[in-house]
This record gives sequence, structure tokens and C-alpha cells, in this order.
Amino acid sequence: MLARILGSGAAGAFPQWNCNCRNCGGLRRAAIKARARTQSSLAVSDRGRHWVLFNASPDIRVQIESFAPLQPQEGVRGTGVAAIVPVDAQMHNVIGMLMLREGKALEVYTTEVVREELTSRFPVFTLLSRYCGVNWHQLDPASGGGFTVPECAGLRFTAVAVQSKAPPYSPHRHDPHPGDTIALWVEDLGTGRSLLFAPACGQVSPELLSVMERSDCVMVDGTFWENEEMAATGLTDKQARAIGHLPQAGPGGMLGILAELKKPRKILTPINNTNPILDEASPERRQVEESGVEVAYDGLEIVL
Ligand code: HKS
Ligand code: ZN
Repeated sequence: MLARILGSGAAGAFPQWNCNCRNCGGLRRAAIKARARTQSSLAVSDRGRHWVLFNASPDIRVQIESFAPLQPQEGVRGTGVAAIVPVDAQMHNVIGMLMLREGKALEVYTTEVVREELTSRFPVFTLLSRYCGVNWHQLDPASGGGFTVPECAGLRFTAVAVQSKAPPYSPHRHDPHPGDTIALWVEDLGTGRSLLFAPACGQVSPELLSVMERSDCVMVDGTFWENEEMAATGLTDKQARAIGHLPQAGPGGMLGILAELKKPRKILTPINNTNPILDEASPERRQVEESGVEVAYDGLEIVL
């Protein structure tokens, strides 16, 4: 299996257009050592020819242009993108589909509740039906969640239910439903190795933890360092946990959970622009690295 992080920034990317925090301002002025990041997406493939995208970010156009295997290979028109699997109906994870309207019908895999949002309150599928069209495939974590993508027959996929937060526009925002958010587990049928992608994660349930323990590589929510991180910018009172992201630091934080895992390679993705681990010289970044955890960057490739 091949996996490439197309984007490792959270919603809004890094630097974020309206932000002048220590990280965003510091990156623009070259006052800190850090890399810019596009919005979160992962591409996976069995042999490198056909790719499945987990999330379609608003930055998908530049992400495709920065990775040749996603570009047309033969003939006048074409794509290396075989399918798209959004983990939820959040705008930053689905807007990229609108940018692909010039091509053939998109093969899109979501849960039923995400399909409902994308045909009603944020009608991406309805809009696309007047352009390229969408061939929708249902994911059902409650009945195992397993699925395959014909062009990537060497991989087996599993949708795993995750607790996070439905989008602000959704009636599920304060009334969680199973299927609002999923993680994706990918097994390579040839090598037997596996990867977990869980970029939106408010809690680590026993079920999710058991998938993490079985995986060879886990990519987990690295959005926020601390629960109060955004409040500290003085601009918002939004707390990490309240918007569905488990912070890394402190009791019950993601680093403590990862520390218990013996087997997998551990990678944080995506990272919000406010997170101190983006500053490569920060003590928080050192703490992450010293605990054997990697911070994703755009273009990071993994072979499993
Ligand atoms: C900033 C944002 C923070 C941020 C917020 C959310 C927002 C909204 C919701 C998120 C993320 C990063 N970039 N979709 O101002 O710094 O309330 O659900 O998912 O990755 S959540
Ligand atoms: Zn910022």
C-alpha cells in the first residue's frame, strides 16, 4: 500500500487567510521555522496507479498538481482519482468535490447520514448531478463497514464509527447520530499491513482503540494541542473538545493514548494553524517527537 498526505492542515489551512497568530504571522514573516500546509486529505493506492482520496479539500486542485500520479496519464482527459471517501460532511472535507465537476461521474463513498446532508442542507451531490454526476456508495459502520474500490482491488477498506462533531449547519450538531463521522482502516491484501486514518476524533472509543492497536500505522487527529488553544488567541471561545477534536496534551489527551500503543507508527494529522507543534523549535514539538510521534506534512509518503 502507498499513502500520501496531500494536505496536513486543518480547516482553514496554514497559514489561515485571516489569521495573524504567532504561527501564521510567524510563518509569513519567516520568524518561526515551520512549513505551510494545505487542508487535510490523504491519498491511498494499492500499486500507485489508481488512488482513493480520504476527504476532498478546498485545496484539491493544487494537491493534484503537486502529485503526478493523480494527474491524467494517457489520453486527453483522465485522472488518477478512483474514488473519494469523506469522513464527514464538514465543508472542508467535501468542497473539493465541487472542483472536480469537469470530469466523469465521481465515485463517492459516505454513510447515509452524510449523504443526507450532501443532498439537502449542503447539497454538493445535488449540484454535481447537473455537472459530472455522483455515483454514491453507502458505508455502514454498524454492519461492519467493509468495502472495496474496484480500481484498488489490492486494498480492503473499513469505515469505523467515530465520535466527533457534525458540521455547524447540521441538525446533528447537538444531536449526534452514528455515521456523522467515520475513520478509515485500510488493509493491504498482499502485505497484510494496515493503516488507520482518523483525522476527526473527539474521543477514542474502545472500538477505535482496538483498531489502533492492530494497525501498522495510525494517522490521528492532531488539530489542537490544548482544549483552550483557540480561546488563547482571544478571538473565540470555541474549545477543542466542543468542536469534536481531542487535544494532544494533558490527562486523557491523544499523546497519552498513543503512548500505550506498541505496534504502529504514529502520525498526527491534520494540524490547526494555532497548534504550537507547527513551530519546529517549540517545546511542544519536541515533546511530541520525543514520545515517538510524527507531525504530518504535505507530501509525506508511506509504504506499507
Ligand atoms: C481556526 C480554525 C479552527 C478549526 C475549527 C474546526 C469549525 C467548524 C466547526 C476544525 C478545524 C479547525 N481553523 N467546522 O479558526 O483556527 O465548528 O465544526 O474542524 O480543523 S471546527
Ligand atoms: Zn493562525
